[in-house]
Amino acid sequence: MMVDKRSRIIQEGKKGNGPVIYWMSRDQRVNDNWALLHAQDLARTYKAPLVVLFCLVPQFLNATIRQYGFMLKGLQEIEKTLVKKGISFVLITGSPGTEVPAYAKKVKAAVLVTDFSPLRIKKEWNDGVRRGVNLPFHEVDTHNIVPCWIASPKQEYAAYTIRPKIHRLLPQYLDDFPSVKKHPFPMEGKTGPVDWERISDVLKIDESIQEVSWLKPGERAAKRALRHFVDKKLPGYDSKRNDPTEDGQSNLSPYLHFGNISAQRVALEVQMSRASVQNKESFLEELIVRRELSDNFCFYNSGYDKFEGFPSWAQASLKKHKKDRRPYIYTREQFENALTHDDLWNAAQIEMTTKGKMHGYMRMYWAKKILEWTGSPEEALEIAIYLNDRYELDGRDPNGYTGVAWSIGGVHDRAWGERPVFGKVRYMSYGGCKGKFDIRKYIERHK
Ligand code: FAD
Ligand code: FO1
Repeated sequence: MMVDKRSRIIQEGKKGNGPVIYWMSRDQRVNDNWALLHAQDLARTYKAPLVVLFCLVPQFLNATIRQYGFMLKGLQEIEKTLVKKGISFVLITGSPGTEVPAYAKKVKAAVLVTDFSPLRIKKEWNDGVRRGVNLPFHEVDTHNIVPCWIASPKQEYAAYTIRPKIHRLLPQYLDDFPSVKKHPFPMEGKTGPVDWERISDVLKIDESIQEVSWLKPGERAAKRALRHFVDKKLPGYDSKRNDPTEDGQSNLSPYLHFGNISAQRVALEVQMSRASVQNKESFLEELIVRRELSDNFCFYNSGYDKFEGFPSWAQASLKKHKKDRRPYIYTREQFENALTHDDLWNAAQIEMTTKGKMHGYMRMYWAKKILEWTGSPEEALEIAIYLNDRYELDGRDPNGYTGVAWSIGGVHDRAWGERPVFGKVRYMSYGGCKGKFDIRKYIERHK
């Protein structure tokens, strides 16, 4: 069975004569979704119905009601959009490794399509599904512009090594999307609507973390956020993006994390805008090279959230300084409640817990200070990942694991002058921040 340039066959299997299923997971959107387009192509070829299946897990990598609330509202919008196109939306709950095969068997699915994620948890889910069904099973990378396994066959050393590989392939992959057609073959019988009230009963999550109100969930809100960014903020992006007192970032990361918007769509809109080449290139470097480098790191390094995932120079250097006296030592609770001696660090932590989105520049300082004020790099890694996954709307993401590994373990960075605790891992200081932006203003804002 043919697959296109963004798909790969996880299992050949034996085709059923029921619907084609797109098991949606990472890329939660209807438009600009290559996995959905591939599934619809197959369904039209086989004159089969098309079902979008979402398997809701009761808990997910320290997510709380803040992230589940955002996600579920986005999924409700997807259900409405799909039904208007004659495409069924089915939500099941439990572990995907057992529930997805059970559903596929129940409807005698023809083919199973899913979207790509480099994280361990999705590989485990895919393995469970592969063992559970003997169906053609295709994986489509509709998160990256250049599919992860095509951009590079191995873990890349840094941005400068993956950049030429991605740029060389952009002309072939940064193309426009066809639209999702009205589907001509309906499912027999009722396949919805989802009982969204009952659904939240299955969740086993922390409901004490406030949902956010400053960012609206869903595909339409994501599109508006992109429009606003391109029209109002892209022209000042390069100069403002690293100033935490400016609102210079796009705020697209929660939408990109949940897949409510395609990075490829963002890149196309940015390229077509009237902003300067400097601002466009500065933004596309982050959106394409840094983001796709994160998927590369998580895909090819199974220790992406472990000390062993750090480059050997950093592991050796951090080990050599493991016994160095730490100037301060804090517990996870003290970090979580912003109870350190450092008012700048505390302000960043408060921005994370109250807003659900810490400024990108502060995330580097924030993580590096956790390394400086804990007993070991392993403990620092654990605390940084725990807090990042628990409070950030865009957390539980390859960008997060890579960002923490960059800050604490020098991943994708070079060795710097050796110093206590950090060894040759790049250091960042309070004074350094003071020289870069108005820290008083930032601290006042996030007391
Ligand atoms: P913009 O500056 O508008 O960037 C647009 C997009 O480019 C981002 O949405 C993101 O997809 C990509 N991008 C920007 N900077 C980076 C980067 N350094 N690495 C990879 N991609 C980047 N990003 C997350 O999406 N989730 C996380 O949990 C996360 N945790 C981080 C933790 C640490 C310790 C560090 C140092 C960085 C982390 N980042 C994370 C990366 C970056 O800080 C965020 O992607 C960015 O701040 C998101 O805000 P934005 O979309 O408004 O950014
Ligand atoms: N994806 C799912 O398929 N099912 C879920 O229940 C689910 C919950 C969830 C909660 C928080 C969050 O940040 C992401 C969540 N995701 C969920 C999406 C997740 O990004 C994808 O599952 C990826 O495939 C994992 O890498």
